[in-house]
Amino acid sequence: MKTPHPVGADVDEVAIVTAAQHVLDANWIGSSTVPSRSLYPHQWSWDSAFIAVGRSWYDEPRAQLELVTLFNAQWANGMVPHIVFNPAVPDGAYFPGPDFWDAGRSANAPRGIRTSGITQPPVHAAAALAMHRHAVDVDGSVAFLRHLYPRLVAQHAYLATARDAAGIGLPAIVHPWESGLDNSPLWDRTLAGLVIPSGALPPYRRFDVEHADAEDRPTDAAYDGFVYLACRYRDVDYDDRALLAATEFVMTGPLFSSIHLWSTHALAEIAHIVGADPAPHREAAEAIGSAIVRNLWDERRQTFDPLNVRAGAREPEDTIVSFLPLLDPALPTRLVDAICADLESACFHPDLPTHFVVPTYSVESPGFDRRRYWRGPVWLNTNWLLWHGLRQHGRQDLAQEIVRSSLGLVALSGFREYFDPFDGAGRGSTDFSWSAALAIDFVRSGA
Ligand code: 9WN
Repeated sequence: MKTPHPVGADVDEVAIVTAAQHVLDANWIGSSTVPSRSLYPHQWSWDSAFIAVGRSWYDEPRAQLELVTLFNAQWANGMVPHIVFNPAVPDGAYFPGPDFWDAGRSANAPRGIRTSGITQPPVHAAAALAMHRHAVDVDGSVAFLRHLYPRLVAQHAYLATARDAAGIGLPAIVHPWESGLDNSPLWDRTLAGLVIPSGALPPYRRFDVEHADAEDRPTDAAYDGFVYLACRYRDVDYDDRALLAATEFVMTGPLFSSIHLWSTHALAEIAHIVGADPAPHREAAEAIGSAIVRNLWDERRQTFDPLNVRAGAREPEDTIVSFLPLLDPALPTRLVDAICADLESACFHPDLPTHFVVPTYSVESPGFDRRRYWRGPVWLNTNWLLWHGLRQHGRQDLAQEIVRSSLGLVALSGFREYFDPFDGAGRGSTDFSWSAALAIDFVRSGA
């Protein structure tokens, strides 16, 4: 390993947990938690999964309610929407709001609850299982899993069928926002290739740059692409039968697919706990694992890359998503070793006296940006996922370093949305819920 960073060895874990609980409680809005009171005033799908894991260490009922609320907004076709809008917040407080998404144009959208029309990485089954593993009220937790299980099955079935546009055994995403890593350089080529006809974009106003520094956020050009792609999918009424024609953006990535796989394993364990048959989930997990290697592993580059499903070609870029197949417990040792070598290289492990892991984009890449959203900064959720992946492959050394960095960052800069990998400066939103929740999980798991 390279030079260890100096911050993190002596953080006050008790103080971190107390402050983190305070953030989560301040962001609780009655039956769910907002990622941030200012920047993200609604419920977000994968945020809720991370938040529920952290909160479950001290408030199991609210943690469970978080996921129950999210799945109450699940669409009839099984899709779990990426945003569930809070009716108490005026439409103008976040763009794009419920009127833009106009989810009701799909017969699958729930009635009486307003949502976006796209999804996010399906980390929920893995989160629910993690919550169950440390539950104090075990009966309450089993009842919660019983409630959630059929909904999780429907979520997974939707991804495995409606979203497998190319029949490759992996779900495709139709928008960068579905990836969870919205502004990652992974999507630059496709966004740059978009031809947006004049008049195709509705007039819109960005609210994000009013709540966060514009230098930390996506550019206006990227935002135009995001809005255009959302319009394309919306304008076919979110009909996945026309997926390949519905939007120029149809991608299958290692992060989304590996989370899908990890949650499918969790689903098998949940099935066992609630008395259902785990076998189909185990078979599905095995098939997804093989499909990830078959479709996303590049033998020449010795790395996993996203697949542009429309173009039928992989899109290489040195980003953190390439490491997420570590979430597959059956990943062959040769591939685990290749990932760990990359993780330990100067690209993701700057050889500087002070540094924090894991940057979301190779620091040696010309497009690396130490402050802009998903183009370099460290995020606690990708760290948390990698920590799980590394531990299950026995790489405690790297896993521990991730924990030290993560807790060092929040000790230094508070529960910011993301962090500069060199000096640890906080970026994006303040009092960001998943940073607080996952810090609790790192500490309480005895990491
Ligand atoms: C768009 C809420 C969400 C996260 C995403 C993150 C960011 C939204 C935005 O915030 O996305 O969904 O407005 O930029 O990229 O991962 O779920 O925290």
